[in-house]
Amino acid sequence: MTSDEQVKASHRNTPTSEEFRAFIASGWAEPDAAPVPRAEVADHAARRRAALSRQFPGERLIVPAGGLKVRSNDTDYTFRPHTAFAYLTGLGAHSEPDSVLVLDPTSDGRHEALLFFRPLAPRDSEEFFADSRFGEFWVGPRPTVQQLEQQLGIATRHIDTLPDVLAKDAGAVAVRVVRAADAHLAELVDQTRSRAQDAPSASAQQEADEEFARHLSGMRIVKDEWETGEMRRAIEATHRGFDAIIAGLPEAVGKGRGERWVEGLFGLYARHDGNGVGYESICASGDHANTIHWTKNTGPVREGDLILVDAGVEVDSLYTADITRTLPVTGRFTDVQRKIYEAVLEAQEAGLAAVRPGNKFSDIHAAANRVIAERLHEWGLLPEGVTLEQTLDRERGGWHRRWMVHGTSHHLGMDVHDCQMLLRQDYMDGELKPGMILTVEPGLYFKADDLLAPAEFRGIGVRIEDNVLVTQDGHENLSAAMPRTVADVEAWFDRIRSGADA
Ligand SMILES: [Mn+2]
Repeated sequence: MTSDEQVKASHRNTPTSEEFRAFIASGWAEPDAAPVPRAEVADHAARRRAALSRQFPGERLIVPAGGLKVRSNDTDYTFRPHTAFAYLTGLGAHSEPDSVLVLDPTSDGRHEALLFFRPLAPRDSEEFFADSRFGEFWVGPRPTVQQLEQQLGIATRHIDTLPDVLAKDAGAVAVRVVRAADAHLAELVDQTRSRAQDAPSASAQQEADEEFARHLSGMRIVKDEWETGEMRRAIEATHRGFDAIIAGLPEAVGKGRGERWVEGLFGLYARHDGNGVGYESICASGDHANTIHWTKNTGPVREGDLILVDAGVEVDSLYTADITRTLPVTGRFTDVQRKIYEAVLEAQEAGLAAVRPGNKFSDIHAAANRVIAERLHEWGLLPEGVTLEQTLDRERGGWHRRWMVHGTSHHLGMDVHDCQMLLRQDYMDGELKPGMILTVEPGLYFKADDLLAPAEFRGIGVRIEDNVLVTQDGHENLSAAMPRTVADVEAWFDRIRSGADA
């Protein structure tokens, strides 16, 4: 219904006779009628929908999965549902494009959840054999309405009946839609809303939608035990991907364009173990590490370089890890690499120590940043006469930020930058609570052409990033099993290269 239009080639229109249609529809075994077991996540998703329902009584809430985006002509990008849809249905990577979750208000002040999707077409349909985008012959089977209902415990309807529900008592019921998930559907909702008597202004409606999106984004900020379990699985898979990178570095050096080799190795593990990468992997060797989001990965990996790898596996439920390790390609740090690496590690330790309930989110950055500023001051890199306190002054200082321009932390979950829509008061200035999961990832970046950096620092960039759960009395580093200290990283290389970990 709302996927992009594809450009179909007219030269592929094959006429089909009645005889052929009857023939291709016949001679197939009866489909498996066994009931589908209820998914483990179904109860969690029901609880999430109930929490959402309480916040918006009497309103119709529309949460689209989003549609397919055309890559070129009649081929699409890999589909990923909008996170709000995946969170509220529990469908994750198995969501179907163009699905829509509607929370329809009921007379008792609650909501009935209705899931609209395109069910498996019967075998006497043209779709079955002729539709290269949705047909079973082309992309495989989808569940039936009954199967999806059994799996999720949500009343499920054919996608074709969605417009009726959207138009139902227009005007009498306030409607909100997740605009970013599906622009076509948002437009349809806008038209329906504007036709209603005494309709609020378009801007008032869009503001209501924005508040809805913000709520959906923020309601995921505290993770329950099931979600934390998914995060642990994502991190374990990411660890295995990094093991494979270490084992593969000699080959990456030898083949040339080694950053791509490293990206491919991690991607192999991500696709094999999980749904894929949670974001484009950053595989940045040598001076490329000083480009914070280096995802081109076109460069060589050289003996003697550090390679910064920032990558995470996303599991089928769509929870993703986000880990950075900066690794010496040979397995041994040089003295100057070690000096910079240990400053970043010390900053990370300070950031980690600030992760505890009652602290503000921004306290993590403040703690890590102070160590970064201290080292740069001590090394004589700040302008002549600038004191530590002056550079740390938020309004008038900031010289140290030349060598670390990014923040230290972000929330992490189904979106790599999770809960992104929250306002400053609830994010940066928000209090840390048990169950939150976030990153701690300071860095130091000395570009090859940075004339203010000591010559021996130039071309070295370091970031260390872990994924941390806020607990009742502090934190748990969920990625603690991945070595971080200089000695532990070097031992990691020794272990893998001696075959002990392979
Ligand atoms: Mn990150």
